[in-house]
Amino acid sequence: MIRTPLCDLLGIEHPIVQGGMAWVGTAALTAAVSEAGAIGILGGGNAPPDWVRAQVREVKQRTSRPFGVNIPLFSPFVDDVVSICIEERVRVVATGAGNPAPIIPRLKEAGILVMPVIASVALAKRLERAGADLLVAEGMESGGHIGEVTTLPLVPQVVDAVRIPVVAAGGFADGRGLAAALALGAVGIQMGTRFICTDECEVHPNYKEKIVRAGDRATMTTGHSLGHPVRTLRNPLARDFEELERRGVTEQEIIEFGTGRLRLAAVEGDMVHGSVMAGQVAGLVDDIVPCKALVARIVRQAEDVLRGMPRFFG
Ligand code: TUI
Repeated sequence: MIRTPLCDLLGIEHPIVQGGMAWVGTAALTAAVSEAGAIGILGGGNAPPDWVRAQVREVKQRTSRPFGVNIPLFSPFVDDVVSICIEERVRVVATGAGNPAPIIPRLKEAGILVMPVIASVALAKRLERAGADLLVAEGMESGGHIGEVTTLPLVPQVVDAVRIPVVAAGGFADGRGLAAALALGAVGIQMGTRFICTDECEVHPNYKEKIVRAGDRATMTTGHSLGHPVRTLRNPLARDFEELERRGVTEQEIIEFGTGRLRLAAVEGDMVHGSVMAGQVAGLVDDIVPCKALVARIVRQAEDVLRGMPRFFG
């Protein structure tokens, strides 16, 4: 058993967090990850509050274990989703794609743990001061909306800059990664792409298959001209996006072009016109397995890696 302060803080068995993913991380996946002894995080996305409440209740029906809700800070419903998390007594709220300082006091008053996803040391320090309980330091290897620093240099810099626990994210899919994250001073890992390729994830089967088939250079980033880089699997949409940016069309046109594309990939399974967000680690994901088997396999491999380390001492 690998136990870290993350296990005690969240009340979980294994130091593994499922990254919140809009349209992909629904109640079924969240509950399955929590049942596997890690912690599932419901992807709030831009979804209307009623949908989020129904999903939270569905998770509770499926598991009595701790789980979290992810709130991307560009959602128009941030305050309503915070209220739902408070009313439903969710264990932990993860935030992303922005600075959550304004919502931290309400969550803390309600006794909810606040776990912002950050991509820089500056925001890590600011959010520790604002009362965050733990941080997810996410490198730009990740899928979806990303920062500018890769995981290997980011995680130890954040670990050194704050006193609260730090979870490593971006590029993790197996036990070698978990062992490496612990070596960097993290208390665990967050994985998104790896959890997409599980039996319980309700994303369209085409999405899972595209990740399983992906190689090491399968992803690309777009959205730099908007100041919001996004990593996806390479497909005609991503190339069209790149071309639009090269032509220097207006921000408004790019936003309109991009709207609804994640849903198209995740729900409709459109791998040509949809946005197939995934991390660089897609190349390392080559099977679709139940969450319980996946978590057990990762923990076992990490234990083997760590137990083998003494052989490097003369
Ligand atoms: O949030 C994510 N990843 C996401 S959100 C998302 S939904 C989406 N849908 C359509 C188009 C674009 C996005 C998909 N993937 N990860 C957490 C994360 N947060 N990564 C980086 C950041 C971040 C970046 C800047 C956090 C804070 C930040 O600070 C800016 C500031 O205000 O200081």
